[in-house]
Parts: sequence; structure tokens; C-alpha cells
Amino acid sequence: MIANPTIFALATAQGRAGVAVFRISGPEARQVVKTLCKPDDMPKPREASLRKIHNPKTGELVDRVLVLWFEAPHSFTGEDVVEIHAHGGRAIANALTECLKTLPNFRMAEPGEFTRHAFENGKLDLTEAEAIADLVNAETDAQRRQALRQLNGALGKLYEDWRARLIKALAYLEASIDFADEDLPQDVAEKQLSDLGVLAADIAQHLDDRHRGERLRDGFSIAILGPPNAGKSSLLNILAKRDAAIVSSIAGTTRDVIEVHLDLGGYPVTLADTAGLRDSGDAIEGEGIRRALKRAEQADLKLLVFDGEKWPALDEATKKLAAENALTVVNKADLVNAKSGDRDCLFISAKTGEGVQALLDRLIDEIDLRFADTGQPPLTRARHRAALEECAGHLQRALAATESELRAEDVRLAMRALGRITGRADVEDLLDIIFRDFCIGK
Ligand SMILES: Nc1nc2c(ncn2[C@@H]2O[C@H](COP(=O)(O)OP(=O)(O)OP(=O)(O)O)[C@@H](O)[C@H]2O)c(=O)[nH]1
Ligand SMILES: [Mg+2]
Repeated sequence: MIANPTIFALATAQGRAGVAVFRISGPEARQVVKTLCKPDDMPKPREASLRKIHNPKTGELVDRVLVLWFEAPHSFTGEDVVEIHAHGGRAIANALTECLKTLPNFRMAEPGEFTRHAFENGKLDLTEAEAIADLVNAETDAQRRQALRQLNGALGKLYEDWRARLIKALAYLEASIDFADEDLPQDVAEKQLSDLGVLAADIAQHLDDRHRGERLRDGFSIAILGPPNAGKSSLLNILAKRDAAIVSSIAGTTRDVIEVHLDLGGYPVTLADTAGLRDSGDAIEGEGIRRALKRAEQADLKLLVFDGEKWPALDEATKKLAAENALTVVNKADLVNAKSGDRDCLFISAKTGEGVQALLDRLIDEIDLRFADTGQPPLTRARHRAALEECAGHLQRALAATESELRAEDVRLAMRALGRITGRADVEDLLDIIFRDFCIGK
């Protein structure tokens, strides 16, 4: 029988760096120390130990490294793990890779394979595994916090708690079917029905979160819209602190949607500049305007920028876009004498910078409001949402069912849908629960 391979990979980014970390996981991991290192005794678990690594074929010294040893199951993957902290650099990484390849039953890890082993060995559930990817990809503080919360198991625990409630309801249901003649408590049926109703409401509330968690992963989108020449591109540039879009006094300068990515108060934001809105005979400008309106529809927040030179007249085409998720901004405040702004109408000047900080503060307020912490960890992925929607559907059917057998089947399906989120769809210790709670036939 061929033993499980031992996998290895460079865990830090390629290239020049102070330190590069190799991670090795599997049944033969200790061979790294035994075969490649001098001295070759196993270090104490979790204690850094200074070693020399020699190429086993040529005997040449490769690098002086720190070695860490994690004995199974007390490691990230749950297997024996060795970490080599070498000097960072391509030649060292290549030479170490060559050394590791010489060891029998060693192979390079596939992307995500360490985390996969951790999942398979019960070290993580799927939501925690996904959180690792999110944490590594996080670009802002809010994204980092959300990923860390999920990695700490907040989301997995919520779904597992719900699944436990379903298992319990199912246990009661099965009991009332299987032991119909026995002496079961009277209110069992009503109790589990009302529990299922409460759970259905909890799940519905969790689903109705305006995609807060998913949006935080993907970024909050703001579209700048307004008439030609209002200074939309100038505003994008001042917010982005660079000349991302062309600015000119010719109306109709911007045609395509121009995006910049910003970190506003720790939130990831995609800010889009668009073509000025007007009736245009120019086919290309017309297409630009069509794209602007499409972006307006998709945006989480619209910044309606009006031209201060025309104040107090406001452009009609732009006014049509005013709705719940829109902020009104009058630009070129440096040219306006009688400013009469309020909380819903901000005067700014993209030229002098007047009012820009107030606008930024307001944007952060608006975003804060939309991401407001409800205490419960938010849904973060479409995969979770799809499974929860399926679960909610089965629950509704279970609640409406008139036959106990059919109700039990729908509860079972709801439970499976939830189990797919964390990957723990297996154990159904129904009888355990039945006997513990009911003591039937004692
Ligand atoms: N005085 C003054 N001029 C401004 C201000 N903001 C922009 N401008 C000028 O207004 C003109 C138009 O600016 P843009 O930023 O290109 O306007 P836009 O809304 O992007 O225009 P389109 O792309 O054609 O729709 C340029 O000449 C800018 O220099 C401002 O706050 N004050
Ligand atoms: Mg422009």
C-alpha cells in the first residue's frame, strides 16, 4: 500500500524577502529534519531550532534555517508538520524545493491543499476554510475583521446551532412516528412545530441582510452621475488622490465608466466616474450615457453631482436618479455665492477642495449605516445563501405539512442543506437524542 504523500510548499510569497517559510505536512514530515538537517534530532514541538540544511545528493550547504516541528494532531493540518524558516530569495527557495523533492513520498502541494487536509482532519469547517482565503485576500480593515470573525468559527457555529435545532426537531418527529403508541409527552408535536417556526424566522432574518457580508467581501459600489461638465471626473480624481480620469472644459469628455478602488473608513469601495447625462446625437457618447445609467442601477450609492455654475437650477436628467440611495452634491462651490446646502445637499469644490472632507465623512457614515453590525455574523458567500434559501424552502414545506412522515422528510432535507455550508453533513445521532431526552422504554 502506498502511504499518503507528504506535501510541501513555499507558504510565503515568491521573491526577495527577509524570510521565506516552507510548510511540510504528512506522515513523513519528520524526514525533513532526519535527512536534510544538521543536527538531525527532532526539535521540541513548537520550539524554534537553528539548523543547517544540506542537499542530500551533493552534501552542499543550502541555508541556515529555523525549524519548527508540530506533531500530529497538534498542527494546522492535523498531520505531522514541519516549518522551515529560510532566508527569502528565489535561489534559496529553488534549492530547498530540490532538496524536498528528493525525499521519498514527498510532492509539491496543490493550491489550498493544506487547508483541505485541515478540513478533512476536522481542524476546520468549510466556513473557516473559506475565511482563510478571505483573510489572505482582505484589503481593508473591515474585510479583515469579517474574515477573522468567520475564521474564529462565528458563522460555522451559528449554522451548526441551527442544524442542531433541526436535528432535535427531527428526533422528536421520528420518535412520535416510531413510538406512536408509547407514553410520549403530550405537547411534543406542538413544541417542535413552534421551534421550527422560530428557526424559519431566524433564517429569514439572516437572509434579509441586504447582502451586507457579501458586499463587504466584494466591495461597496458608488457611482458618480450628473450633467456634462459638472466636475464628476474632477471629483473622482480628488477622492482618488490621482489623475485617474481626463478633465476638460469640453462637455462630454468622459465616455467610458472609469473605476478607482478606495479604502473609505476601512471599507473597500469601488468609485465609478461616468459620462455626463444629456441628449446626445453622438453614437459613442450615447453608449457612454447608456453605460452610466446602467451603473447607476447597479450602484449601492449614487453621488449626483450638479454644476454649481447653474445653481440653483438643477439638471433634470440627473434629478430623475434621485432616490433612496442617492446623495446630492453641488460642485464648483467656489463659484457659488448663495450656498444653501443641508444634510441632503452638500456643496463642494473639486478645484479648491472645499467641502470634500465633509463629503468623505458623509460617505463613510452612509457606508457604516449599511454595514451596521447586527450582532450576528453576516452571510458572506453566495454559496451559503443558496444553501440557506434551500433550507428555508424545506422548512416552509415542513411547517405546512400535514403528515408527520412528510414533515420529517422535509426537516431532514433542510438539515442536509445547512450541513453543506459547514461540510458537516454526516452525524445524525438521532437515537442518542431520543434516548437522552425521552428515556423511552426505560
Ligand atoms: N471653478 C471650478 N471649476 C471646476 C470645478 N470642478 C471642475 N471644474 C472644471 O469644470 C470643467 C469640467 O470638469 P470635469 O471634471 O471634466 O467635468 P465632468 O463632469 O467630468 O464632465 P464630462 O466628463 O464632460 O461629463 C473643467 O474645466 C474643470 O476644471 C470646481 O470645483 N470649481
Ligand atoms: Mg468627466
